[in-house]
Amino acid sequence: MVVLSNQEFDQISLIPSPNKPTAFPGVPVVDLAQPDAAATLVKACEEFGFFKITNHGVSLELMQRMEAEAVSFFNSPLVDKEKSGPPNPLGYGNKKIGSNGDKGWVEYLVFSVCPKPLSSMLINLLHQPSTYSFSCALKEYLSAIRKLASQVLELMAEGLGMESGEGISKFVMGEESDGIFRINHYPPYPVLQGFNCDYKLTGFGEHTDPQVISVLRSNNSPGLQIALKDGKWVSVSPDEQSFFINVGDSLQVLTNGRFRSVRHRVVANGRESRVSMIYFFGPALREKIYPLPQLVGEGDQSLYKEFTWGEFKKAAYKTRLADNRLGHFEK
Ligand code: GA4
Repeated sequence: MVVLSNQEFDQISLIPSPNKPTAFPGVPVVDLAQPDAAATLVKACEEFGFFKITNHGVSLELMQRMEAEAVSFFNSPLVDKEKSGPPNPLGYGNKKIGSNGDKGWVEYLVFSVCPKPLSSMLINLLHQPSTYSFSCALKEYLSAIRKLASQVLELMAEGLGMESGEGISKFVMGEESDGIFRINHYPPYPVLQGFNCDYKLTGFGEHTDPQVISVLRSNNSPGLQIALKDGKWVSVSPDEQSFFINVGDSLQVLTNGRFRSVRHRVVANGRESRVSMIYFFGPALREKIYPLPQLVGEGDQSLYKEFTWGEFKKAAYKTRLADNRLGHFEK
């Protein structure tokens, strides 16, 4: 692992990265207006655990409004932002990710979003003078993303040949479901003497998401990379008008490994600010997660033990970012 000892960079590891990384042309696109969307989606989840959604019906204006609120929060003085932290695990955080020693060139806000208190509770975290416009944008944005995620999960169930009603959507849309909303800001950083330009600072270290799916939207600044099946890292072209979906560990289990949870990371590009907003969809804490019988192929073995989301989440929060969190739950 290569690290810079400069104090400001706080021992953040470096990632080999050419100055102009070529974007991977193979990111699957699921166009919600196309009749073959369900089949394309299933293929993408099997092959990559990752895809882009177009024709999603969420207005660019709403995405930009939410982003502008986030930028205005991140532009406020550090002492003010720190009033909303430290993240344990919710709140404002800076460089430290989780509580097990991971670090990245990133500052962030993490909120809990169970659908029920999508009201005042959310925003109590934010110690800012003008939380009103932030909270209005947030409520509107979250409800649009929930609608989109329902649509994506219904489509997924259809593509998997599941009966309507036994879908994965209701699993994460219930009143007590455990949603998390995260806004990440990767600031630019100065070019340092002796800094080898073939390396960039880690923004957010490699990991898989523990939840079912994650819905990501970023501005047009690059940095996101995904690992292909063979372990090769490729860069994803940013697209501020689209959403990207990650398959999480829990969906890998529900589909008995048919879908893969995608390993991904963010390389801080140094020149421009990257802002990403991610809604992680998890079920209620007591909900059981196991390979769904209708998704275990005939003659196939179930690959994972049954566990509750609460058990998995607790175990996940004790791990380092890059750890394989499903190892303990394999049969
Ligand atoms: C990864 C996905 C989400 O961002 C997150 C992260 C969480 C955190 O930042 O506190 C974790 C990470 C994430 C997985 C392993 C643990 C917990 C940091 C970490 C080292 C909010 C989540 O749910 O899991």
